[in-house]
Amino acid sequence: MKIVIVGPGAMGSLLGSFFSKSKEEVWLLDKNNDRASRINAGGISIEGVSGEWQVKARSTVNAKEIGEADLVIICVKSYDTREAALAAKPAIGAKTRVLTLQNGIGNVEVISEVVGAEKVIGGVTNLGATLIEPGKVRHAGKGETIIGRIDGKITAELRSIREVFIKSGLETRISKDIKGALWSKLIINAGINALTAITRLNNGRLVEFDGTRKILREAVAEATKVAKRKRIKLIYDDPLAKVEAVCEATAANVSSMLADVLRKKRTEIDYINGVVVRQGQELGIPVPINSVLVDLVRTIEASYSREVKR
Ligand code: KPL
Repeated sequence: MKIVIVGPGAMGSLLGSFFSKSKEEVWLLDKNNDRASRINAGGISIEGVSGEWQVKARSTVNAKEIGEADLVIICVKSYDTREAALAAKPAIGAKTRVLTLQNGIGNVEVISEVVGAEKVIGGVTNLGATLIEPGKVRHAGKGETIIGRIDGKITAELRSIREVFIKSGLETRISKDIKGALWSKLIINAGINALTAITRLNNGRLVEFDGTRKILREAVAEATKVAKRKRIKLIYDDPLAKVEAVCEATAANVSSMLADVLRKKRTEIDYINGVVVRQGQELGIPVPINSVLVDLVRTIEASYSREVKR
């Protein structure tokens, strides 16, 4: 299968490496020329739970070089989704499918606007990946990937994508209710990401302190209320128990939002807790804790240059 990964960050590079190792034709589509050249020259090195290994990689900033792909996987930050889908367009033909494996809610809709809903597949992954430097990734955790179409149809293309993931060593299943899976992941991210970014703690620490435990509980309860009112069917029964279990299972992780804050980068707050706030307000559901989390993370983002230095 000819696979284009848009966004060679931690997750994009990890996925590309697994597909390359399994002899799929992999292209990385980047917007950064230097990084693309570096990856072309040095390949991608992986360390962590799958051991230490390396693959060669083909990276470009120009999708016209690639030709028509079978699968495009969007792995960029949610605020870059439209730009990523537009950049990949020259590689998207009538038979190409475009899969999003990003955090947050709203990516399926944005990609659908650019390439047409018929081509889009939603997805969530519990794989853990941390970028050490461009082309160097720590595979921090194994985990299931769930893919599915918004219309719930299980098509031949969807099945062959799942087969390629499984053949490459990535545990994957198809869901007829990908919206439920996306909201289930959103609730986990809403409970963990902003709190870790504000406190600068690893995921596991959030359940060790009374203060963070209490805020996590409230943030999850609000997000769950919004999901329930929207009649979203979550893939777990007890959201709080699930989020706390993810904290324990990923205890040593630096969440993606904390990683952004540590690098003084824009975060995905608007696509995570921001979604809970906007949809809660539309539905008349009080969301004070998520609002405070959004305001604090936005303040952190806006004030990187004004931090007090000791
Ligand atoms: O998805 C994650 C993230 O960091 O974005 C979690 C599940 C919180 C793991 O770190």
